[in-house]
Amino acid sequence: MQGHDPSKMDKGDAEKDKASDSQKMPAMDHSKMQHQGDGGMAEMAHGTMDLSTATRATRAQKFAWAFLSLVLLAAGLIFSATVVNLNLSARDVGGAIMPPGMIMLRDTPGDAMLDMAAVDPRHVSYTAPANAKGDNELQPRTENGVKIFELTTSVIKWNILPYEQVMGYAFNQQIPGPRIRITEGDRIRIRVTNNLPESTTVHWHGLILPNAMDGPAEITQEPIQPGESFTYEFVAQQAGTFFYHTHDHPDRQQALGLYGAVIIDPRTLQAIPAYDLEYTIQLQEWLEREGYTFPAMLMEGGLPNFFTINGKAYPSTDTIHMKVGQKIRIRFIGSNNNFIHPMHIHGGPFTLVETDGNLVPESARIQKDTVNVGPGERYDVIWEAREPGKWLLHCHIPHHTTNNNVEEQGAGGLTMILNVTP
Ligand SMILES: [Cu+2]
Repeated sequence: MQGHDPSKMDKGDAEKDKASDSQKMPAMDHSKMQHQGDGGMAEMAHGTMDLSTATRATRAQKFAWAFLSLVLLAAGLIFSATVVNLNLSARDVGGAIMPPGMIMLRDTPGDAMLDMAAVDPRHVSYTAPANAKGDNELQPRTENGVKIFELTTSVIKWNILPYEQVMGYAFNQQIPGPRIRITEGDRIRIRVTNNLPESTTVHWHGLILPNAMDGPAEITQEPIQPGESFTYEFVAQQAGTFFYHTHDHPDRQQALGLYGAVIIDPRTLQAIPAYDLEYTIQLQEWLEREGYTFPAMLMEGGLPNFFTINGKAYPSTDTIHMKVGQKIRIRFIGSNNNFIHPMHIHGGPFTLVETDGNLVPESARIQKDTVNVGPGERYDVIWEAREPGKWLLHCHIPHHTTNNNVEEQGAGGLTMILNVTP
């Protein structure tokens, strides 16, 4: 109500408005006005306004109005409750920025929203140089024959393309996390310090180890709270291609970058075809919109628009240089969280030599040119450079070879080039 209504004034207001009132009504006695009731209103200097009819409302009429107001208020609340979730408060989801297109109904819990919410830019503690690469080999220190590694999680800004920066969860400020390369039989100790805004753990995917070292949060260990550390220790009993990743809300944390390779070299020579080079490929999907990074997932609103090999989208992915006749061992790691990628190499078939860290017996070594790398899987293949030229290695779901649905320099996303010279 814009107009001045003296009947609604409390004492404080009466004091405040005294100056303006006294200009309009110099002779008016405010203390009287408070007690005069409506009868006095008619005498006030409000021109021709006559409020006297308001005084004639019966008790029943007043009750009817009050009752109607209450019914309308209740109806408004009930209607709102059928459309939106009135159980959520700022304490549950305060500050969360949701992906455009996420379906949020009245049965969507606050935890679901936090799980899919954007990385909070206020939590970024490091910006990696635009040309920084992930998967750098982590150097251990050795104490009493134990190889000791340090892993630290934090929120970083990371370039997947020169012009495209994401906010990710990272081990040791890189995506993928650093490579742990050890030898079969090594005893290793890995101290994990958590600098994320939420708890985390680390799972050693595919490894034979004591259950307490396996990593699933709330199942084999208490989650590592922000600012805290946990030490894993075990003996590498296998050889092959493995990886580590978060096992606390992995649908959010792994989708934001918390994974890295574990390569275990055999103690003795393996019965594996010879090769000249090797390259490890870790896959990931990203959802980046309007400067916010959301964990990509198979949920409405969570579908990815960028795709990376070792933290970079083509054309920023590595190019592998080879000579005709050379052979390369490619270790595909299914660090991708939600999506299957049929990884294909042009220029002739490859031989499948290891699956999920297990050597394929010679009699079972099939040749293929495309292998479905599902979440958690590993495939080691050996490809021979038969002809000179630029041979593509890429996912065969064409959307996954675009950057936000755009092709650049012939491709995008999960694409790299094997450049073979004579
Ligand atoms: Cu794909």
